[in-house]
Amino acid sequence: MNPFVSKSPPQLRCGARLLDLSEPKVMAIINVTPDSFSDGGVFHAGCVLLEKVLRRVDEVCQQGAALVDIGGESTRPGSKPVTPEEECERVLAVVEAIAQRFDTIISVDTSTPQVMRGAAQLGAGLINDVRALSRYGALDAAAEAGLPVCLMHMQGEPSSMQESPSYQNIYDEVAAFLESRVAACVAAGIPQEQILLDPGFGFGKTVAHNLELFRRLPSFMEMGFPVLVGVSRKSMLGALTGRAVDERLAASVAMAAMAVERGAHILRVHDVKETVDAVKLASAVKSENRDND
Ligand code: PT1
Repeated sequence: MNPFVSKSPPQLRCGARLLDLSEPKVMAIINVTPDSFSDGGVFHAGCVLLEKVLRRVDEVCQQGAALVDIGGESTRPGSKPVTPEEECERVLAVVEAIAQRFDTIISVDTSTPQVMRGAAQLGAGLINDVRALSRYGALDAAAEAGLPVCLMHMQGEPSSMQESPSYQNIYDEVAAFLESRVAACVAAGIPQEQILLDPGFGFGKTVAHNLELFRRLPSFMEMGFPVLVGVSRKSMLGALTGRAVDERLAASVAMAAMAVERGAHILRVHDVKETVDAVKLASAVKSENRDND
């Protein structure tokens, strides 16, 4: 039924570029929220931000990232929503500037139809939506953009999702949700071959929920779509190691390697250089039938 189940290798058409997922790829996190690249109040000065963002994009491309994920809405636990206007203002000029200067695939981390449309016109190659295209107009915007879409599971909304996450059966519920969003995408005219799935680590989940989902990554692979995993520096790693957010490099890299071992196709990470090495190793160990000499 699905091209990824038995056929290989999966390839996504990301606008003008192809993304070959026969080897796992690293997606670099580029936040364009006021707290990330501005040093306080200079965010709206525009060029200050843009210059810093472009320098970071250059760095992660050289470090081996295959995609950059541009996000103008923080979706960390407790974060507040932004208006579509504010999000467009943060994201679109950045997408345009990256598309003009770099040979990389630009993913837009957004739930907002206006951002999806604008970014697609300016050269974005993938839509990454933590709300799985559930906002009014998002399915149509993504279908018209003609780009691959990453559908993620979240329970609740970022502002309150960690208050009391609750499931009867975490894997069954997340898988059923993703299946239902795949069906909605297909009904809206998005080809199955352009869909990726993401269990949504840290989005309305306890540490135990996150661990159970991570153990079940091979089951997600069996759904027949490429799978994206985002655990980089997240609080579950803090809970398991006792380390602050800026000390979670080793934990993040270890999880990336384990995700690849379990079949993940894309790793969404902050620490590109280190993760690229880990992915190469995990991938080499997996591919016993290939020549690694
Ligand atoms: C993700 C993801 C994302 N994560 C996709 N997009 C974030 N597809 C943003 C914490 O517990 O996993 N997949 N876009 C960032 N969100 C979080 C969530 C950041 C939880 C931190 C935490 O610390």
